[in-house]
Amino acid sequence: MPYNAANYFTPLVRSKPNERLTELPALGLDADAIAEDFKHYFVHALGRDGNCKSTHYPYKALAMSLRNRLMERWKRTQEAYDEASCKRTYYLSLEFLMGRALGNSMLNLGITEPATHGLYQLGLVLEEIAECEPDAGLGNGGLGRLAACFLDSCATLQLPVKGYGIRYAYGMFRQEIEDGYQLEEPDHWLRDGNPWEMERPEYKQRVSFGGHTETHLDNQGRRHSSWVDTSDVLAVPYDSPIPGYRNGTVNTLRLWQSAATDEFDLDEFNAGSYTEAVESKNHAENITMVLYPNDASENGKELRLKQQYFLASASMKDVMREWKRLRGNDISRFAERNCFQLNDTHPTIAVAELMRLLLDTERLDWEQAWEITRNTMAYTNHTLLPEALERWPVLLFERLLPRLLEIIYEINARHLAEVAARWPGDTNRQRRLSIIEEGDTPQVRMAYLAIVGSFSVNGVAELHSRLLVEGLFRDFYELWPEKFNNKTNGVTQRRWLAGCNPGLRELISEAISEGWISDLEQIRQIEPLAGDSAFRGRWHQVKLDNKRRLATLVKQDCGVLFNPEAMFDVQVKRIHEYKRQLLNVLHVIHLYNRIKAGDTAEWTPRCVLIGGKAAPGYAQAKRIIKLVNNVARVVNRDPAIGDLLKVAFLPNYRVTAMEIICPATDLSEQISTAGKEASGTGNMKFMMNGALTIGTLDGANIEILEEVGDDHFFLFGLTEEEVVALRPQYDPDRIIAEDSDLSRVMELLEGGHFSQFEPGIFDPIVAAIRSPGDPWMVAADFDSYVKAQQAAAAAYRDRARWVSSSIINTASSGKFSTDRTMREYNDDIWGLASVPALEP
Ligand code: 26Q
Repeated sequence: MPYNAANYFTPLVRSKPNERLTELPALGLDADAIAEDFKHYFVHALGRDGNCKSTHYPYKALAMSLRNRLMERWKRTQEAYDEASCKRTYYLSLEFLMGRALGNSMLNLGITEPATHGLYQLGLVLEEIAECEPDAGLGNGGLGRLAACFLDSCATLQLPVKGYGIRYAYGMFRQEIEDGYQLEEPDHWLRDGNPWEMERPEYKQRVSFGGHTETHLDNQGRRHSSWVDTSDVLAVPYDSPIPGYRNGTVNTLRLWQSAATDEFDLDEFNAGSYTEAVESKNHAENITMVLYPNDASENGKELRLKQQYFLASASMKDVMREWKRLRGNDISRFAERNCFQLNDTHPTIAVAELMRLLLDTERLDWEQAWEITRNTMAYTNHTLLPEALERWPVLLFERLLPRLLEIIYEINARHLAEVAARWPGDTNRQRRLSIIEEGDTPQVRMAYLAIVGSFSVNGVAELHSRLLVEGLFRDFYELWPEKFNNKTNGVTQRRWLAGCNPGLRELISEAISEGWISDLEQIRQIEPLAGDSAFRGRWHQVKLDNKRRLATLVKQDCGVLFNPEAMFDVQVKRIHEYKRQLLNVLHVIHLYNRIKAGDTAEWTPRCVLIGGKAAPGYAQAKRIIKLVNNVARVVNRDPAIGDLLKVAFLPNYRVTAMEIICPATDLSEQISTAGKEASGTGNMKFMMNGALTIGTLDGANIEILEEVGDDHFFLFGLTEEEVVALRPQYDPDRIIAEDSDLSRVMELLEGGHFSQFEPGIFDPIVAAIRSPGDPWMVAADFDSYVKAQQAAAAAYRDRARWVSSSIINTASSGKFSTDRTMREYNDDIWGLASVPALEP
């Protein structure tokens, strides 16, 4: 265990903070000061010398030097929040996909250049050192990365927002490809320690499971419940600093780790059951062992529900403790000063947990507790897929969280009474609106609990928010129209342009100065430069350099040679049928057919890159990965194809890979079946970095198209309404028969051309495409997709036109900053004041 002062100090009992203990001179931000500090850590703290060959220790020493500089700002930010006595928001999320922290800390502290120089003077190369840092991969994909971008923007806007999550010992699995198949390897990201986090054992909380409930009357004759005979675990917080962009603010991400209570084993221990005692310790520690690697809910897994309650309970109690520290025991005005934003339904049990604390611990009556809870919670939905809506069996709840189930029943009874009063006799409506789904195995519908228990419900793009109130949540919309709103997603331009694309950052800043880094709307100012051929030349050169860098990675990780002059056509995201990587592959096979048939007049050489992880239990998604790899092998080995077409599957797609990929992409593939992708955020990263999008009218693509204009976007495919209308008479066999290109593609697939020594492995893929019930309607959009791809290829051959479109895409990306998204959350939902950190 790393040394941690907090473990060894007993708390000092004082009437006021001891300032003599904590007043320190500010640390310098120049190259010399950083280099001095670096040496101090390298030699004195880590005990290394000039013979040290590994880059790990230099990384650690640099991280420690930066951490000190963050620490003083962190303390002043928290003091400013306390002094302002301001309202705060807590972002509750089972996932925070942070990636690396080093480059981002330097960028936001404004010391990238001095740190680079300081290390250079010591004979060290920053880029090499930075490569040592493992990704903090505590998330699956979009939802987890969105949480990370939100934190960056809140710190930059100086909003008092704290992230609460879980410190998984194992994050998202590492993906290896063997013989074309995905293998999952554990991601032990904490093995070499984590210099960015601070353990805070003094703020540990106790979380209960199991047991049963009892009711009793108090001396005023009021009925109370208590939850007894529980098995408890400890939640130990680890804090990481979240620096704002050059503004002195440092916010907090607090991640909880589970641990056994001290008395965990006493009974069994004393009874001589040593191993059983240690086993129960194991059970406690298992809760935060591993991130569930599926991005659509895995229903009914007990440990997952435990994770959710563990996060919710520890966080609620933590906020209560802070309330009492700052404001004493009167909890009645709690809602005026606190807001919880629920990142999807995963932390929704927080609704019932807050009720439990207010009722059973604070002894409020139901009406008052409910008023507070309902004015405190806000829920964000991230999916329309019905299979991804969380439901938990009532029986599991009863065993694991009996008191919470009682509370949910009571919430539901009162909710249904309200429905009955509004629509007397409409029992069907009551059944539809019930938080409890009746049936053979009754279930708790978490989304309904979230809606009933919150004052705000939002979707993540305009289309998605509209479809929510027209479909999935229609009945609730009729009941409470004022709760529903849209907050279109974004990404932080600090990491996703300034940090990952230094070439473009310099070019843009030289033209319009650096204001865009904290105000992305300013990037519109580069639009006129699309008409400036010298500027276009430099823009093209930056893209080319970035493509060389990506080509090196592809060579290294896939053994495939990408020519940087070719069009880089990229689809990276989780592998899922609705995202239609399969449609992309069908197009690749079609291009292969054209080359083999000699149909190559006016050809645009193309390098197709596909990457992403499949949930370990999602067989069809894994088969699609295998298909991509098999098609790549056939195409890349065929001398007749040469440089006209290359295909690669990039293993282990993650935040750090995207930082190399998006600056190098020409064409961004956003090709989900309309109505299925809630928003997408990769689409925004690509656009910001000057890629053109080929995409459907889905999620935020629609808003991207609106911003950039249809001259600079390759639109194809059915609309959401057309998808719905076509469904009853969808006939893929006919579509295939009537499309000679698609027929030839299917012939190769069905004839085993890509599975020569593995007969039949792609049969389920063929069957899915040919099924009239294909939910993703791959065949329906094929022809339109091929035509859009042709338009893209033609556009790429006209370099002036392409580069100009590329510039216009970046120039039009202002809306897609999470700074804008966070302003909207704050204006419409949170109502926080911006609070600057105290002056040094
Ligand atoms: C739930 C229960 C049990 C196990 C796993 C899960 C689970 C985990 C992760 C369910 C869903 C997720 C992740 C969903 C997700 O990433 N959704 C994406 O969110 C992005 C940010 O809003 C959107 O841009 C994407 O469109 C959406 O797919």
